[in-house]
Amino acid sequence: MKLRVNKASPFARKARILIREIGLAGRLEEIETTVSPVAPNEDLARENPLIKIPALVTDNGELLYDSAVICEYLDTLHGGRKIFPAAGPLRFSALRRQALTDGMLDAAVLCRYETAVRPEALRWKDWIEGQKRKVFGGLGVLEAEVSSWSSDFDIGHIGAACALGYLDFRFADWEWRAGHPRLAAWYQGVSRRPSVSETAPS
Ligand SMILES: N[C@@H](CCC(=O)N[C@@H](CS)C(=O)NCC(=O)O)C(=O)O
Repeated sequence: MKLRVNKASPFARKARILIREIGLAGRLEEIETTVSPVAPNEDLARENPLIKIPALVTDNGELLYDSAVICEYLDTLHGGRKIFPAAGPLRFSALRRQALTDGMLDAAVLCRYETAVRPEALRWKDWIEGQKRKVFGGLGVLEAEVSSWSSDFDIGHIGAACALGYLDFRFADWEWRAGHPRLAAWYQGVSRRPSVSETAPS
């Protein structure tokens, strides 16, 4: 299998963490891939028409995207503890948390493109503030529920670790820890997991 990633991408990091959690690292090759919304990568476009990472080519040659689908597929390939709970309330709270943290990341990545890619004269402060509001809305929900999280590390928790890591990486000046002490403590703990520390963004 071939997984297109890059070390700065929080969405690719979801898959990279999961792969390490389930012991699948030996079965796939991580291919460092450059992406930009204004300079389409044609190799990647042949594997994912949305031209985004992560993108997976399976052993059968099937093309899979996006991160949620790739992660769920990879989780079917091993017999150990599942990262996607099989059924019931645990499954839906994990999936809901994955949706929340993916949405936070979508908003944060758009802010990143707005400040790093869009020419300064075309930037729109209100639009950035609108995206930032979504990120902080998500942080508020995570802070309110983190005390009730189990010690299992499911796909929702992986999403949360990737979102918080991305905020530290690209938006340290947003100071997300202020007002979110329980989430900050949780993140400090999960950052010690090898899967998380080995995939820290760079
Ligand atoms: N919904 C997608 C989002 C993936 C995504 O936005 N990836 C970014 C890198 S972090 C990307 O490839 N951006 C390139 C672009 O927007 O053209 C997923 O969950 O995989």
